[in-house]
Amino acid sequence: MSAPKSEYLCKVLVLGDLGVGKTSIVQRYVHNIYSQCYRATIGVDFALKMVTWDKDTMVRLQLWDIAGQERFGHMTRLYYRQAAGALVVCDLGRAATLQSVHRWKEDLDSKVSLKNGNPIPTLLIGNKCDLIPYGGHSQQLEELGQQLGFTDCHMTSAKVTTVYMIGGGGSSARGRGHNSALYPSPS
Ligand SMILES: Nc1nc2c(ncn2[C@@H]2O[C@H](COP(=O)(O)OP(=O)(O)OP(=O)(O)O)[C@@H](O)[C@H]2O)c(=O)[nH]1
Ligand SMILES: [Mg+2]
Repeated sequence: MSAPKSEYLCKVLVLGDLGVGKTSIVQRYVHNIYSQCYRATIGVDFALKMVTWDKDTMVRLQLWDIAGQERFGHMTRLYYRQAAGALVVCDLGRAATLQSVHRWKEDLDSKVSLKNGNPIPTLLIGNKCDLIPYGGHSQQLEELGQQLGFTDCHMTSAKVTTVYMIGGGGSSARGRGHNSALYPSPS
Protein backbone atom coordinates (compact mmCIF):
# COMPACT_ATOMS: atom_id res chain seq x y z
CA MET A 1 0.00 0.00 0.00
CA SER A 2 1.40 3.42 -0.92
CA ALA A 3 1.99 6.03 1.78
CA PRO A 4 -0.58 8.83 2.03
CA LYS A 5 0.43 12.03 0.20
CA SER A 6 -0.79 14.33 2.95
CA GLU A 7 -0.90 14.03 6.70
CA TYR A 8 -2.67 16.47 9.00
CA LEU A 9 -2.37 16.90 12.76
CA CYS A 10 -5.62 17.81 14.46
CA LYS A 11 -5.82 18.66 18.15
CA VAL A 12 -9.21 17.93 19.72
CA LEU A 13 -10.10 18.81 23.32
CA VAL A 14 -12.36 16.65 25.50
CA LEU A 15 -13.93 18.72 28.28
CA GLY A 16 -16.63 18.42 30.92
CA ASP A 17 -17.26 17.93 34.62
CA LEU A 18 -15.67 15.26 36.84
CA GLY A 19 -16.78 11.72 36.08
CA VAL A 20 -18.94 12.41 33.03
CA GLY A 21 -16.99 9.80 31.04
CA LYS A 22 -14.41 11.78 29.02
CA THR A 23 -11.61 9.26 29.53
CA SER A 24 -14.01 6.36 28.89
CA ILE A 25 -15.12 7.88 25.57
CA VAL A 26 -11.51 8.38 24.49
CA GLN A 27 -10.54 4.84 25.53
CA ARG A 28 -13.52 3.38 23.67
CA TYR A 29 -12.78 5.40 20.55
CA VAL A 30 -9.03 4.81 20.43
CA HIS A 31 -8.63 1.29 21.89
CA ASN A 32 -12.20 -0.05 21.94
CA ILE A 33 -11.97 -0.81 25.66
CA TYR A 34 -14.11 0.18 28.64
CA SER A 35 -13.45 0.04 32.36
CA GLN A 36 -16.05 0.27 35.11
CA CYS A 37 -13.61 1.61 37.68
CA TYR A 38 -13.17 5.34 38.00
CA ARG A 39 -9.73 6.89 38.23
CA ALA A 40 -9.89 10.67 38.00
CA THR A 41 -7.60 12.16 35.38
CA ILE A 42 -4.96 14.49 36.79
CA GLY A 43 -4.19 17.46 34.57
CA VAL A 44 -4.44 16.13 31.04
CA ASP A 45 -4.12 12.74 29.30
CA PHE A 46 -3.23 12.32 25.64
CA ALA A 47 -4.35 9.80 23.07
CA LEU A 48 -3.62 9.51 19.37
CA LYS A 49 -5.97 8.12 16.74
CA MET A 50 -4.88 7.74 13.14
CA VAL A 51 -7.82 8.37 10.83
CA THR A 52 -7.68 7.48 7.14
CA TRP A 53 -9.53 10.36 5.51
CA ASP A 54 -9.15 9.09 1.96
CA LYS A 55 -6.51 7.15 0.02
CA ASP A 56 -4.19 10.17 -0.10
CA THR A 57 -4.87 11.70 3.28
CA MET A 58 -4.18 10.66 6.84
CA VAL A 59 -5.30 12.62 9.91
CA ARG A 60 -3.47 12.29 13.23
CA LEU A 61 -6.19 13.03 15.75
CA GLN A 62 -4.54 14.16 18.97
CA LEU A 63 -7.09 13.91 21.78
CA TRP A 64 -6.51 16.06 24.87
CA ASP A 65 -8.54 14.51 27.68
CA ILE A 66 -8.68 17.28 30.28
CA ALA A 67 -9.42 16.49 33.93
CA GLY A 68 -12.85 17.64 35.11
CA GLN A 69 -11.17 18.95 38.21
CA GLU A 70 -9.43 21.59 36.07
CA ARG A 71 -12.86 23.26 36.03
CA PHE A 72 -12.24 26.48 34.13
CA GLY A 73 -8.90 26.95 35.95
CA HIS A 74 -6.00 29.01 34.63
CA MET A 75 -4.31 25.89 33.15
CA THR A 76 -7.06 25.45 30.59
CA ARG A 77 -5.76 28.42 28.55
CA LEU A 78 -2.54 26.47 28.03
CA TYR A 79 -4.33 23.23 27.19
CA TYR A 80 -6.73 24.85 24.71
CA ARG A 81 -3.98 26.49 22.62
CA GLN A 82 -4.15 25.64 18.89
CA ALA A 83 -7.07 23.25 19.28
CA ALA A 84 -8.96 22.60 16.06
CA GLY A 85 -12.10 21.25 17.70
CA ALA A 86 -13.62 20.10 20.97
CA LEU A 87 -16.15 17.87 22.66
CA VAL A 88 -17.98 19.11 25.75
CA VAL A 89 -19.28 16.05 27.59
CA CYS A 90 -22.08 15.86 30.17
CA ASP A 91 -23.56 12.91 32.06
CA LEU A 92 -27.22 12.44 31.10
CA GLY A 93 -27.89 10.95 34.53
CA ARG A 94 -26.61 14.02 36.41
CA ALA A 95 -28.47 17.27 35.74
CA ALA A 96 -25.72 19.38 37.32
CA THR A 97 -23.31 18.34 34.58
CA LEU A 98 -25.73 19.60 31.91
CA GLN A 99 -25.99 22.89 33.77
CA SER A 100 -22.25 23.41 33.67
CA VAL A 101 -22.01 22.82 29.92
CA HIS A 102 -22.47 26.54 29.27
CA ARG A 103 -19.52 27.36 31.53
CA TRP A 104 -17.24 24.94 29.68
CA LYS A 105 -18.36 26.42 26.36
CA GLU A 106 -17.81 29.98 27.60
CA ASP A 107 -14.40 29.09 28.98
CA LEU A 108 -13.45 27.46 25.68
CA ASP A 109 -14.70 30.31 23.47
CA SER A 110 -12.98 32.92 25.62
CA LYS A 111 -9.59 31.21 25.36
CA VAL A 112 -9.35 29.75 21.86
CA SER A 113 -10.76 30.57 18.42
CA LEU A 114 -10.14 29.90 14.75
CA LYS A 115 -7.80 32.20 12.80
CA ASN A 116 -10.86 34.09 11.49
CA GLY A 117 -12.06 34.70 15.06
CA ASN A 118 -14.94 32.20 14.95
CA PRO A 119 -15.35 29.65 17.76
CA ILE A 120 -13.71 26.28 17.12
CA PRO A 121 -16.18 23.53 16.04
CA THR A 122 -17.50 21.93 19.22
CA LEU A 123 -19.80 18.97 19.78
CA LEU A 124 -22.06 18.61 22.80
CA ILE A 125 -21.95 14.99 24.00
CA GLY A 126 -24.59 13.60 26.37
CA ASN A 127 -22.86 10.48 27.68
CA LYS A 128 -24.15 7.48 29.69
CA CYS A 129 -27.32 7.18 27.62
CA ASP A 130 -27.39 3.50 28.66
CA LEU A 131 -28.58 4.72 32.08
CA ILE A 132 -31.65 6.60 30.88
CA PRO A 133 -34.80 5.49 29.05
CA TYR A 134 -34.61 5.40 25.26
CA GLY A 135 -34.93 8.91 23.84
CA GLY A 136 -34.89 10.58 27.28
CA HIS A 137 -33.26 14.04 27.37
CA SER A 138 -32.64 14.09 23.62
CA GLN A 139 -34.74 17.21 23.07
CA GLN A 140 -33.26 18.98 26.10
CA LEU A 141 -29.75 18.22 24.87
CA GLU A 142 -30.52 19.38 21.37
CA GLU A 143 -32.06 22.66 22.61
CA LEU A 144 -29.08 23.27 24.87
CA GLY A 145 -26.72 22.61 21.98
CA GLN A 146 -28.53 25.10 19.74
CA GLN A 147 -28.81 27.79 22.43
CA LEU A 148 -25.12 27.64 23.24
CA GLY A 149 -23.88 27.56 19.66
CA PHE A 150 -22.59 23.98 19.50
CA THR A 151 -21.86 22.60 16.04
CA ASP A 152 -23.91 19.47 16.74
CA CYS A 153 -24.90 17.19 19.61
CA HIS A 154 -24.88 13.43 20.18
CA MET A 155 -26.06 11.06 22.87
CA THR A 156 -23.49 8.38 23.55
CA SER A 157 -22.49 5.51 25.78
CA ALA A 158 -18.87 4.59 26.29
CA LYS A 159 -20.08 1.49 28.14
CA VAL A 160 -22.37 -0.28 25.70
CA THR A 161 -21.99 -0.76 21.98
CA THR A 162 -25.62 -0.03 21.25
CA VAL A 163 -25.97 3.71 21.30
CA TYR A 164 -28.74 6.24 20.83
CA MET A 165 -27.81 9.09 18.58
CA ILE A 166 -29.19 12.39 17.39
CA GLY A 167 -28.74 12.94 13.67
CA GLY A 168 -27.87 16.24 12.02
CA GLY A 169 -31.56 16.87 11.31
CA GLY A 170 -32.41 16.35 14.96
CA SER A 171 -34.19 13.02 14.59
CA SER A 172 -33.45 10.31 17.13
CA ALA A 173 -32.12 7.06 15.80
CA ARG A 174 -30.94 3.86 17.37
CA GLY A 175 -27.50 2.78 16.19
CA ARG A 176 -26.60 -0.87 16.62
CA GLY A 177 -23.27 -2.57 16.82
CA HIS A 178 -21.09 0.53 16.78
CA ASN A 179 -17.92 0.14 18.76
CA SER A 180 -17.27 3.77 19.29
CA ALA A 181 -19.35 6.33 21.08
CA LEU A 182 -18.16 8.90 18.59
CA TYR A 183 -19.46 7.51 15.34
CA PRO A 184 -21.85 9.92 13.64
CA SER A 185 -25.40 8.74 13.21
CA PRO A 186 -26.25 6.99 9.97
CA SER A 187 -28.44 9.09 7.70
N1 LIG B 1 -23.05 3.55 32.73
C1 LIG B 1 -22.04 4.23 32.18
N2 LIG B 1 -20.95 4.53 32.91
C2 LIG B 1 -19.96 5.23 32.30
C3 LIG B 1 -20.02 5.62 30.93
N3 LIG B 1 -18.89 6.29 30.63
C4 LIG B 1 -18.15 6.31 31.75
N4 LIG B 1 -18.78 5.65 32.75
C5 LIG B 1 -18.28 5.46 34.12
O1 LIG B 1 -18.21 6.75 34.75
C6 LIG B 1 -17.08 6.82 35.61
C7 LIG B 1 -16.23 8.03 35.24
O2 LIG B 1 -15.71 7.84 33.94
P1 LIG B 1 -14.40 8.60 33.43
O3 LIG B 1 -14.26 8.31 31.98
O4 LIG B 1 -13.22 8.29 34.29
O5 LIG B 1 -14.81 10.12 33.68
P2 LIG B 1 -13.98 11.45 33.35
O6 LIG B 1 -14.92 12.42 32.74
O7 LIG B 1 -12.76 11.13 32.59
O8 LIG B 1 -13.61 11.98 34.81
P3 LIG B 1 -12.38 12.97 35.25
O9 LIG B 1 -11.11 12.39 34.72
O10 LIG B 1 -12.42 12.98 36.75
O11 LIG B 1 -12.68 14.32 34.72
C8 LIG B 1 -16.34 5.48 35.47
O12 LIG B 1 -16.72 4.63 36.55
C9 LIG B 1 -16.85 4.92 34.15
O13 LIG B 1 -16.82 3.51 34.12
C10 LIG B 1 -21.19 5.27 30.18
O14 LIG B 1 -21.36 5.57 29.00
N5 LIG B 1 -22.16 4.58 30.86
MG1 LIG C 1 -10.76 11.32 33.00
